[in-house]
Formats: sequence, C-alpha cells, structure tokens
Amino acid sequence: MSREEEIRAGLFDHTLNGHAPEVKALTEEGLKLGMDPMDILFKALIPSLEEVGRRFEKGDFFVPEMLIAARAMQGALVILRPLIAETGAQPVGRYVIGTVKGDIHDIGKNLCVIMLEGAGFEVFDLGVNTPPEKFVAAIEQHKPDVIGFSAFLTTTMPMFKVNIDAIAKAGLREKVHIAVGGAPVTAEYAKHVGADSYAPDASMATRMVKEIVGDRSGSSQGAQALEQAVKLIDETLKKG
Ligand code: B1M
Repeated sequence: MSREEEIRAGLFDHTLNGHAPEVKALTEEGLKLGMDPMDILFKALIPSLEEVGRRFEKGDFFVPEMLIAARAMQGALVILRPLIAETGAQPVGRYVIGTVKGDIHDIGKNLCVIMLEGAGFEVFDLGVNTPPEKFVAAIEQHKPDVIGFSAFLTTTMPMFKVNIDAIAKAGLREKVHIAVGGAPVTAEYAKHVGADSYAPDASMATRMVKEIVGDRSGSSQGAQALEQAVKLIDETLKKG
C-alpha cells in the first residue's frame, strides 16, 4: 500500500472514530505529499461520513458518535477550503446559502459553499438554524443571483415553503433564483414548495447555478477544480 493509500484509509478510519487530531495531521501530510484536496475530500472524508450514517441507521452509532465524526471532518474542511476556493478572480455571481431553521446539519451545506467558491462565486454563508427573516435580510443586503436553502431532516424541509413565502411577502420573489437541497429533498418536493431548482449534491448544485448566471469564469482554476470534483463525486456515488 502506498503512503497515499494509507493516508486515505487513515482519514476514513479516524473520521469514522472521531479522532480530530489524526484527521488534521493526515490531511496536512497528504497535502504536503501533493495529494489533491478533492481526492482527500471525496475519496476519504465523505465516504467515511456516509459510513457514519449507515452505522447510525443500524443503531451501531448514536448522536455523540455522529457529532465527533462530523467535528473531525470539519477540522479537515477548514484546511481544504482555502485550497479549493478560487482567489483573485472576478466573481461569476453572488450566492446566499444557509441551513434552514430548526436544522443544525452543516457539512453538506459547507461542501456546497466550498464548491461554489471553487467555481468562482461570492458566497454569503448564513450558517445553520437560519430563520426566514435572516434569508430575507440577506437578499436585501447582498442582492444575490441565487439563494439556496439546505435541509437535512424530513421535519425541517417544510421550512423551504415558509422561507419562500417570507421572500414573496417582502416583494423579493422575482429578484432571486431559489435553489434547495439536502439529503431527504427530492425534485418533486422542490417543485411542490415553489423552488426554482433542486440539486442532489454540491457538484450538481454548482453546475446548475453556473448555468443560471452564465459562466464568465472561463477555464479558471476554480472551474477546473469544480470539473474535477464533479468527476470524483460521480465516481464515489457509482461505487456506492
Ligand atoms: Co443527523 N441525521 N441528526 N446529525 N446526521 C442525518 C441527516 C440522518 C439521515 C441520520 C440517519 O438517520 N441515517 C437523520 C435524518 C433522518 C431524516 O430526517 N430523514 C439524522 C437525524 C435523525 C438527526 C437528529 C434528529 C438525531 C437526534 O437528535 N435524535 C439530530 C437533529 C439535530 C438538528 O438538526 N436539529 C441530528 C444531529 C446530528 C449531529 C449534530 C450529531 C451531526 C451534524 C453535525 C454537523 O453537520 N455539523 C449529524 C450527522 C453528522 C448526520 C449524518 C451522519 C451525516 C450528515 C452529513 O454531513 N452527510 C447524517 C446521515 C447521512 O447523511 N448518511 C445524519 C455528508 C454530507 C456531505 O451529505 O448532508 O447529504 P449531505 O449533503 C449533500 C447533499 O445533501 C447536497 O450537497 C451535499 C454535498 O454533496 N446538499 C445540497 C446539501 N445542501 C444543499 C443545498 C442545495 C443543493 C444540494 O441547494 C441549495
């Protein structure tokens, strides 16, 4: 096994077991060896978190285990994010995103942020548990091309409709494209609540939004990273 393979396996195991210092150290070592940040993300960290979810469903893991695994991964994301984000280029568009009220999951949303930044968007991240009025205020303040809502629980998905109604009530509905996503969300549900688009994952979300605002970034580093990410995600998903 090469050192790179050992690092991928180590990242998978240590994320699964919530060993944050080891995840951080291996991420740093991998980067020093020249490993691609996208490779670290999509071939080690995300598959590990998917395994966490499977174990939670089976009853082998409980909330504390999910939490420490997520924290361990977040530590790696902090290191990877600036490497994926594009620097210095003219933004291709503005994007406001947040996890809806009542929902504190943020890893999937953070991945969307990383990918969007990587593709050249100026992103305003409102964080988790975001109330409708905060989304409305962000549209008024930042005048984004797109606003994105993430929901990760079946119980918080109805907040999409509440947010959209609040945006309409503020007279802003025609001014912004509304995108939704998150693990339990479907295209049918998105349509049902009146969203403009739905994407199943961060790469698709980024691809769609680039089409919406028109890609003025050419073949920038960020755009190339995005294309690479799309390929890696597709591969990861195909493997299951
Ligand atoms: Co929670 N949790 N959790 N959890 N958690 C899930 C989501 C769950 C599926 C686990 C399970 O049962 N298998 C389940 C939800 C079931 C359901 O409603 N369908 C669940 C539950 C039940 C809960 C609690 C209720 C548990 C409890 O307390 N009894 C509780 C709720 C807390 C709350 O929010 N109010 C809870 C808590 C937590 C932790 C805090 C411990 C932790 C979150 C830590 C954090 O995020 N900082 C946690 C975790 C880690 C998970 C799992 C294991 C992993 C989530 C994750 O990060 N996935 C998750 C199980 C799983 O997903 N297999 C689970 C990886 C991430 C890359 O994927 O989030 O799908 P995902 O994001 C994707 C896409 O969804 C998409 O792009 C992302 C990247 O490709 N996407 C968009 C996301 N936003 C988008 C927006 C877009 C477009 C695409 O456009 C705008």
